Amino acid sequence: MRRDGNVAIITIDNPPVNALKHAVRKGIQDNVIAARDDASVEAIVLTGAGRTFVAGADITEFGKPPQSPSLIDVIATLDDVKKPTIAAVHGTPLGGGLELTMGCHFRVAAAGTRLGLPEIKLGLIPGAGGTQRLPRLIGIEKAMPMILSGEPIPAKQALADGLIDEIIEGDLVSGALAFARKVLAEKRALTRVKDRDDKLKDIRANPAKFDAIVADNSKKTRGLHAPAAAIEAIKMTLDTPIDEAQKKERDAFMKLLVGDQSKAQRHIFFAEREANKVPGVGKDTAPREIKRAGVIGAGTMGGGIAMNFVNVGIPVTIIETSDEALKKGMATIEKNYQMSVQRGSLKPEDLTKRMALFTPSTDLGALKDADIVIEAVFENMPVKKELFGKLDKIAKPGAVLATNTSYLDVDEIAQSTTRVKDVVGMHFFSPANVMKLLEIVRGKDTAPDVLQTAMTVGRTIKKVPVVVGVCFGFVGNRMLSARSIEGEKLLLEGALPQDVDGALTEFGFPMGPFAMGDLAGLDVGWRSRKERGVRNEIADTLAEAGRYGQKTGKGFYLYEGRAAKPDPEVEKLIVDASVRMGVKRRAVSKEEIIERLIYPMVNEGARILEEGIALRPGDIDVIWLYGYGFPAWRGGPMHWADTVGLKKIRDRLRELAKETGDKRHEPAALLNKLADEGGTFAGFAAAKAA
Ligand code: 3H9
Repeated sequence: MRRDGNVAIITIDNPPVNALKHAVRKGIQDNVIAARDDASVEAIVLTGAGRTFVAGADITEFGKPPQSPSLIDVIATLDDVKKPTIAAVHGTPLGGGLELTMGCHFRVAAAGTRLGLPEIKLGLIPGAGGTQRLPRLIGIEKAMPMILSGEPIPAKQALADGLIDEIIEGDLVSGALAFARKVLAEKRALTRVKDRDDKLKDIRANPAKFDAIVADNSKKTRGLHAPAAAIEAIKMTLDTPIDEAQKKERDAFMKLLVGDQSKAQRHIFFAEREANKVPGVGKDTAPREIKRAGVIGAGTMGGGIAMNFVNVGIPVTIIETSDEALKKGMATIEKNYQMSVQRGSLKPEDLTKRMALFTPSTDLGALKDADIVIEAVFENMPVKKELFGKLDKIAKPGAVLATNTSYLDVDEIAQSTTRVKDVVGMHFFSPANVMKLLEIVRGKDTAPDVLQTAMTVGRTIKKVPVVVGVCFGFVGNRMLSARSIEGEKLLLEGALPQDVDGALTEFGFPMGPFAMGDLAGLDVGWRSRKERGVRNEIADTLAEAGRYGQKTGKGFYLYEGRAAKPDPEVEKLIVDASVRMGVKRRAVSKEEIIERLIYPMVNEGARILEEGIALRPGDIDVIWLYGYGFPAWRGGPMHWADTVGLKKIRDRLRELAKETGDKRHEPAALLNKLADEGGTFAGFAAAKAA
């Protein structure tokens, strides 16, 4: 705390994000009391040092015994100060950080500040009055989407909504001091946020409006506990005195905190950040500068990859083999942007700007100025090797040469160049302009700064990069393949596509494997299997009948637009296949479907860890969340396995191996070891990190 004349300035300084750990809470409390009791202090400014005001409660303290003062105590102390209290915020005042500001009479923010209550993303609700004070400040209509989405709002919107009182251009603390003096000079009324109810009157008089707001905002909350708790808490602003409501809010918060969903979501929060830490690639490994990118292939994949760069203002040279293919690719890209304009997410003038950043060409030589080239041609080793050989002669020295292969050996591809150190895998997921996951494949010779560049580029283009090693299918697709094999077997044994997909959507996936196959196109897997001499009896029979999925209106399902309907023809085809393959059909339960689909994935994940293909179980979880829609509230396959119990999973896999004679079900050595020890993948990760 320091003084500027009659104003006390309390600065919270706990890098990196000023999280409210115990010492911070106590520091705020003690200093607020000192300023409150000091007669020469006429106003108090509360601000944060470093890159941001308080970004929330300290998540690492969750689950440990609570220590007083709690954040609620601190806010209660602020609430009772009879001189103006002003929160002066910048960066990302989030969660408990925003709740703290709402204990002040006034809030001012630096331009560029983003304010929010992101607790829902951690499977929680605000636990220090946020569900009670935010609606009092901005009304339920605006507060509900903020709390249910967890998305922060920019300062300008916060000002318009009444969450803050002023935006400060220039030095924040000077601006806050000027604001404090203005408040004192004008003798402004000091209304506590908890005592305000002007923004609640309307809905209190028409409670039916509340249900309408709920209906508008709770579309994506299937299976989740926190959104329902948040809605219930917000509803208390209508009829429950705030002190009582805060107690109930706190109880609901604590209940969620010890629940499996929040544990899983917190695991993901830390796993995502952990995934950025790669051995041999330190903070001192500078990434190479990327000013221009090149993408080879203007098909669905190449086009999507190129859009990512253009979306963040990086010009892209995009290569195709013929003018016709190039034109078609560019037209698809333009159509995608036009759709964004129609949806209102892109300004028409930005469409023109973005299209101007593409340099389409049929000449590989046009890549000579690219700082990074990403190859996205079809999956064929000789083709890729020839291409990298040519690229070696064209690309400028120091350019990063990346392959978007989803299965092939990155080291073998690298060998066709004279610069193996510059070669890396960058495996995007379809649709590449939408899906967040980016597997960065580290070849045996990939230079640390090339890996760093790939990761930095990944973050720049708003992906979640995860480093993996070289093996067939890397992490995501290798595990997916274990699931696909079982899916096909379940159909032969007695389940129908809708049974399998239904069990998985109930589990929390946005769609099941067969609906996903229809979306991606059944011809894709069929072609790739033919190349490898593998056959999936049912999927391939469908593809041979021209049923490629959504694009042909028929696949595992019948389509009317995007709506899928079970198809009796498919059922017959499946039953015939069972007969042909000599498999006696039987009833398959939902529980069995989950075990059969996900346990083998966990087993494969354990092998992947043994082989060092993934660095940590958390990396696998992040991959499955962002690449395949594994429900965040289950924490990814490896975290989920820990919650099921590794012994249970191992024992069931053993049974399966015996029943089916399928060696793939033999438990991985790591799984066996952990199951015998009563261990977990989390424990394995912690031991490895130590
Ligand atoms: C809450 O507030 C509950 C209350 O309602 C009720 C209480 C009673 N705690 O993301 P970054 C670490 S719930 C502890 O890489 P960025 C993070 O792990 C909380 N640590 O930086 C990382 O560590 P490391 C509500 C935290 O600039 C480092 O800080 N708040 C916390 O890309 C840098 O983080 C939230 O959910 C934390 N709260 O993004 C906000 N936050 O370097 C969560 C960060 O060792 N945080 N760390 O890997 C975020 O969204 C982002 O971190 C933020 C910065 C936007 C702030």
